[in-house]
Amino acid sequence: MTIDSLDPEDVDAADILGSAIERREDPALLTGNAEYTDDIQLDGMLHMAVVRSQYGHARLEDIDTSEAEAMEGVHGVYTYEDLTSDETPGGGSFALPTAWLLDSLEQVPHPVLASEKVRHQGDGIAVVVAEDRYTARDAAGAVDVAYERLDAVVHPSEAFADDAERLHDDAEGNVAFDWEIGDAEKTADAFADASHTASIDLENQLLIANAMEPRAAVAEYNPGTDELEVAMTTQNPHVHRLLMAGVIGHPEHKLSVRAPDVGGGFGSKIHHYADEALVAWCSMMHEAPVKWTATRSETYLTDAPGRGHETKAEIAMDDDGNIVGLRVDTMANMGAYLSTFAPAVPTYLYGTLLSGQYDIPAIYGHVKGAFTNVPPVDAYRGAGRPEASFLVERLVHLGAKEVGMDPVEFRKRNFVPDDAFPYETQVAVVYDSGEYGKPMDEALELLDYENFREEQERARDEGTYLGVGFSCYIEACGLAPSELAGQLGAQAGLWESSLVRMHPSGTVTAYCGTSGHGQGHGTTYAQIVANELGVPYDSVEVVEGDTDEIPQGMGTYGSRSAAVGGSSLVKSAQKVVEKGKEIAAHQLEADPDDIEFENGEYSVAGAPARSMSMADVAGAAYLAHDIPAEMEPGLEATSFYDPENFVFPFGTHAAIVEVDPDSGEIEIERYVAVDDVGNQINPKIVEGQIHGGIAQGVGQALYEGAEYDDNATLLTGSMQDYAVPKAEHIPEMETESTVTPSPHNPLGVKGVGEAGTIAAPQAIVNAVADALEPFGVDHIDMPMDAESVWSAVQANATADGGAEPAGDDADPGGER
Ligand code: MCN
Repeated sequence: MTIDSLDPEDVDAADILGSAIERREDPALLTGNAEYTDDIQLDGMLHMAVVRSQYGHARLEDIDTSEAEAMEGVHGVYTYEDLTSDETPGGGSFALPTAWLLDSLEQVPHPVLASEKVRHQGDGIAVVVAEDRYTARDAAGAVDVAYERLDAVVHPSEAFADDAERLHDDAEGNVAFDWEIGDAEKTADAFADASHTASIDLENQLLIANAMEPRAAVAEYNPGTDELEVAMTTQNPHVHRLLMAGVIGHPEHKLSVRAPDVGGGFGSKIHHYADEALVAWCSMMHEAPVKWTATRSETYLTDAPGRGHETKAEIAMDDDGNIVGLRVDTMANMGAYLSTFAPAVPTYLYGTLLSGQYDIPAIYGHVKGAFTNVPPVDAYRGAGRPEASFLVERLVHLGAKEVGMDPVEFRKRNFVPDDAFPYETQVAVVYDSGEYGKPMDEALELLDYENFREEQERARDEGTYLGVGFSCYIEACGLAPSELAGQLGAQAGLWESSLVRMHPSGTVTAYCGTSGHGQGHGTTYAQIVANELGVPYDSVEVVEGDTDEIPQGMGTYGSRSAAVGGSSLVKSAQKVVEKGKEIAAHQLEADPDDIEFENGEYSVAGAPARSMSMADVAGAAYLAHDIPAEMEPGLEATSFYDPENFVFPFGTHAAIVEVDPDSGEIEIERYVAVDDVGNQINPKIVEGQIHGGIAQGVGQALYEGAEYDDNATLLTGSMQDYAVPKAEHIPEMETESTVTPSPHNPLGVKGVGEAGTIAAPQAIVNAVADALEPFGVDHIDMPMDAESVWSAVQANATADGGAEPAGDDADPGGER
């Protein structure tokens, strides 16, 4: 079903929440009126360029900056020595912090510029500040760096090899951490008693985010006030302000961070990178505005990639097809240093979802993080959850096959039952609400599943290989509460803050500490606030992404904005309504307990004619001529909302593919997605988020992957080489939804921003495995390009070299 956008004028005020209002942010974005960081031009602005390591792993023997310094238009060239010298401003740590700790974590230093060693291609070595960006880049090219090359490692399994070159002196064996979840003994017993087991050995490849807008920053230091303003591509300005204050040694209250329009992030703009901090420092150093914008090549070399798992896992079943155990052993690529939230991704965001949608009595997960010579790995859309969901759904596919059951029947047999919620898994989380059969049934109906199976048989007889794959995914978002996050290692609270301000004329500005960058918060937050206050939708303005405007905030990632930011806005708006009630009671000469509030009107119970509108109350609050004694004038409220639990969206995605075993080509014939993200604030935006997410999931399944050679040199460093799917590669998506509200927030919402990306890859891989079942192909690592599919088919080739279906009764007939 495709949802039509609605003009807000055509929607009744009472229906504003839950309606598919058109996105109010689009006109500016589509007509060239957006303001991106690189659009900012300031008088006297200088430009920064970064000298980056050519090599994946090397010792720095010498950095000669003399030629660059002598170039016309160059204002300065700085190395780590310069940053930390007594003669330069700052006094910061000049090292990037890790904001998520684990007991076994080896916290290695991550200097903003390398001083002794470079540990990945693109590692910063020096910065140049010059009149214009071209001079800056030319001068960066003139910095002469002498390297002593060292052996490099790309994959965790290489990093852990006995003879691997060590990246950090303190990280023995290149081990970043060693972490486990669940019950090893109970799971071993479950496997010992099981009637059937199935296993998998897979790689979940490294991906690069490819946000449309590269990272950029403009910093402006005012020597008169000592204030430093940074505009940058960020998903979480307040977090960047806090971290940057420590890195460059500038007080937090004299530092402001603002996100202008941001052209996508997908996680890659959460993390605190060196470059933005260096821009800020250079601005202080030169007492002038300084800009840096990454080239596309720089984003490939330095944006944190995501995923990067090597995993062995197994599933155990009893005779009736009940899953009795699941065991996982993963090596996770952490890259050269620990990025901001990196340790959380392959541990708590991954291990806690290993139960999937299933009631599994024994689970054990073991994860070992590896330092390697790729850029620091961190969250990329889904972050840990796609890896978990992929693994569980691949195992479930294989488990069903092992016990000889239809994959749908097997899943349904093992779903957490509807009456078991809240459901405590064996891996430390409590699912809030769920009805897992509903999206599955809806998907089966859309697919016309029974008929498809018959068609599949007929097609096989004719030598056409169709397959259907399911993905019954679960996701955790709105990580919470802060106390729990702290126990798990977060070095930050995970609340969200907002301010709802009524203006004297009755219009409203809603400020939220999240920082949207494509998700349509301007629209959905206005819907939430208009609904709570009963004011017209168009009278609500939404402000995000600026530490000077919004008291505090944690930002946008982990599909938290609706569940946590939205709930914070509800809380602030309700405080405004409550204060308004006292003003109305005072003016209407009634007891506050007798005042009713509905659709923006305060009225006296039983005497509806005695009423005041929200706008009248706002006017009275600021006029302050006649408000209750002791009451402060004004009508606004701030909240810090700390959720009581995560929210757990879920759904069933299914793909039908045709695979040509001779060429290895895969065609996605149909893609069906039925998602349950709780109550929907705006179904059109939900649909858009699902679409975008699926596109990225299709990218992972079929096209994308960061490839490095043995020296850790990136081979896929441009859009020519890194295959981001184009529109023609994305299937027609048939989307539907079910609604199971979350009991854990006042809106009953669950997150949607990552659902499609989490769900899609395994639907497609399962479908390909289903299509190639006659050839005995159980698994193909992603991206499943034509060569890997063809090779998998050939691996089962018969002695005469021709690939034929395996098994006695699977003769394809026909021609292939
Ligand atoms: N929403 C809704 N009803 C719900 C849930 C959400 O109407 N039940 C709306 C929200 O109000 C919001 C949007 O859907 O307008 C997404 O909400 P949410 O799921 O809370 O996710 P966030 O806003 O926190 O966005 C983060 C999420 C993540 S983690 C990645 S990665 C991602 C994504 O959003 N990156 C994106 N979507 C993206 N979309 C764009 N265009 N660009 C990115 O970089």
